[in-house]
Amino acid sequence: MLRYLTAGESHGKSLIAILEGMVSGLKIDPDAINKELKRRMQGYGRGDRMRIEKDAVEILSGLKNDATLGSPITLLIENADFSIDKLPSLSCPRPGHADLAGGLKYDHKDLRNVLERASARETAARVGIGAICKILLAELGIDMLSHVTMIGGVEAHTKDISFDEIRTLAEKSPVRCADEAAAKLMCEEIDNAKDAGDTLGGCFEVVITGVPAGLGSYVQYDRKLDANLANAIMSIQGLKGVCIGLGHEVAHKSGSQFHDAIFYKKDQGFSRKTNNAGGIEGGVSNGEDIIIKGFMKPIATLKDPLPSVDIKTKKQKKADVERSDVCAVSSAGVIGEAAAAFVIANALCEKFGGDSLGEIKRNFEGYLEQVKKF
Ligand code: EPS
Repeated sequence: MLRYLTAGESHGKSLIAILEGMVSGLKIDPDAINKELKRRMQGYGRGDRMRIEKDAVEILSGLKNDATLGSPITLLIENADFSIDKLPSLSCPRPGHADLAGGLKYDHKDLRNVLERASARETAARVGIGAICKILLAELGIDMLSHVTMIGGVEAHTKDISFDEIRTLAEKSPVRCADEAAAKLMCEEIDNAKDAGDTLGGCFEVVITGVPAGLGSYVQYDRKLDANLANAIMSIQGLKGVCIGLGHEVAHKSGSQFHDAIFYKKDQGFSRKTNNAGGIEGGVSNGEDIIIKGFMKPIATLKDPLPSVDIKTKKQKKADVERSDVCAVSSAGVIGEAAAAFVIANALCEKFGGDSLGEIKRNFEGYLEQVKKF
C-alpha cells in the first residue's frame, strides 16, 4: 500500500511530503520531479506568487545513488516567500475560501492561520509525490496527460484529436488547452475577469493510457477505482466536481446510447469502439483509457470583494483581499494528473505486490499474459 502526507504552510519555510510504500529499485531523476513542479506553476491567469517562487525539490530520504530503497521518501520544496510571521492578520472571511469554516472549527480569530494551510500552495508537494508515482507508471507502460476543456464558459473541442496531439498542443498552450481558438478566447475571458476584479473557474480532463483491466475492485466500496480517483481529485483545493467518462452527461442518455459495446479480435483481445464509461466499470479498470474530469470553482479571492462580516466587530464589510490568481484551472489539471498517478500507482501496488521494481514488473507481466489468454 502506498500512502503519503504533506506538511507546510503557504508562506512557511517549506513544503514537505513523505511517500511510504514505494517499491525499491526505482530510479528517480530529481529533474523529472522539477519538470512537474514547473508545469504546475504555469498558466495564464496565475498570480504574482508564481513569479516569486522557483519550485525545486530536495530529496531528503528514501534514495541511495538515485534509486529508491523501499523506505519512506521525503521531498522538500522551499518557499521563496517565507513571510508567515510578518504577514497581516485577516478578519473578513472570503466567501468560497476555507477562512470562515476553518476559523470556526479551529477557533482561529486570525483567519491567516486558516488560509496558510488551506492554500493551494500545498499542491506543489502533491505534484512532487505524483511525479514519483508517474516514474513507476512509466516503468509499466502507463502514460497520462491533462488538458483544460473549459474556462469561463469557453469550451474546447478536442473530440477527434489523438492522445499525443492533445498533449503536444496542451503543453504549448498558455492555458494548457489543446484547442487553440478556444484557448485564445479563454485568455480573453481571463483578461476580462481580471479587469473586473473577478476570477474564473473551469474544467480539466486527465487521460490515462495503458492501464490494464483489473485495477480496483467491485467487491467493496473502498476498493472501487473510480471512487478512489474521485476522492483524490476532489481533494484538490477549489475542486467542486469530478466525473469519470461522460460523467454528468449520463443523465441525458439511454442505456443503448451510453454503454460501450464489447468486441473481440483474436490478436487484440476485447475492445470497445466508445469509452463513455471512462475506462472503469463496476469500480474496476476495463483496459480502456481512464478519463477523469475535474471542475474547479472560481478562485475565492476577489479584487472586487463580495460582502462579508468582520469576525471581530460582527459588522458587515467587504471580504479581505490577498494576492492571488485570477484563474488556476491550468495548474489544477497538472495537480489532477499527480492525484490520479498516486491512485493508479497504489492500485498497481495493491494488485501486483510492490516491494521491488523487479517483483511488481514480473507480477504485472504475468498478469498481462493471463489476461491475454482469457
Ligand atoms: C499558490 C500560492 C498562493 C496562491 C494560490 C496558489 O500564493 P499567495 O497566496 O502567496 O499569492 O497563488 O493559492 C490560492 C489561490 C489560494 O486560494 O490559496 C500556489 O503555489 O499554487
